[in-house]
Amino acid sequence: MDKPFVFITRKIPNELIEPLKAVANVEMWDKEDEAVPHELLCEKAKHAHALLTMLSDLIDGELLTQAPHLKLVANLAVGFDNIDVEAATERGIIVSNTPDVLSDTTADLTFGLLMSVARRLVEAAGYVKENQWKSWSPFLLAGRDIHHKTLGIVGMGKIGETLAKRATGFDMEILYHNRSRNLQAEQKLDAVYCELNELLERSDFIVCLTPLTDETKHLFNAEAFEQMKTTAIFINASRGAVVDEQALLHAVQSGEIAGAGLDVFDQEPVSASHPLLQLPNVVALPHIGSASIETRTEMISLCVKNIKAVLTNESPITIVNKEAFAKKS
Ligand code: 8YV
Repeated sequence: MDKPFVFITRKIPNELIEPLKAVANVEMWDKEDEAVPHELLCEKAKHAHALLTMLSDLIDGELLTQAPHLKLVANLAVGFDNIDVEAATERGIIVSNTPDVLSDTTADLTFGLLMSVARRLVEAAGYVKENQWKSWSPFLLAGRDIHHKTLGIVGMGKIGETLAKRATGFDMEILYHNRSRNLQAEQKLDAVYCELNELLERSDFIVCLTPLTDETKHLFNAEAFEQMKTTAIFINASRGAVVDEQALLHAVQSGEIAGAGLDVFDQEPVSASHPLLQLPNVVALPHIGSASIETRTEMISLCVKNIKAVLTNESPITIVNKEAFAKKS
């Protein structure tokens, strides 16, 4: 009998997919930095038993209904807003993600982004490299303190908790808002639950880590920015669409808030001509929250283990839709 077919939507190092080759015929899109066109992905899905996908791949109902052999979509991300999970579940297709392994790395980057905006690190580095440093003055590139300030985390999951842990080292007061209370964060990190309005009003740094859902789309809108302090710094390391970018632009431009750090955008890749990118108090990154060599390697290994498990009728390690797995077994 032919081995099952696995399609991988980005070029990843061969040695990482080696364990799959014993159980499957593996084909990989050969471009490292370019997404597979949707039509081609649909074509591949028609024959595939498993897909290893990236956030930029749209796994919609149309693709899933034309994939009669498909058992698993293994997404290389903790988020899965690129996948129609409901349609997958209906068809008994398992969706897996990569939680936990990326929490530390993403929290590190998020705290770094916060620090870059507060202490004006990107501006200051440019100042030196562009040979503008001619003299010294007491308030030259003076930023804002981080220590002993109030951090408001919106979305207190694993990454939020890990970020809060870093913040305790800076003697920060930690507020959080979440769909449900996170007692672990309250007990271990002294994080205080509050309603969103209160968090927005009291925080010096507001960090968005909440997943993108119908409920969180444009959660950070004009009204939300109006409630923040004029000295507040807003950081987004979850999904661009959780923020109304026009409202954020207005808030930063008008001085309603002091600055922003963005690892994610509504449209990715974001264009260099995006108005937010023209502002000196906005630091923009190309969605690199989990991008360390160690973590990306672990994320890929986890996807490979999940695929191998499903193809050999075992339980995957990280399932998004347990109902689909129950249907299969
Ligand atoms: C992705 C992310 O892993 O995990 C997520 O949800 O946003 C990132 O860490 C990255 O964009 C690759 O898909």
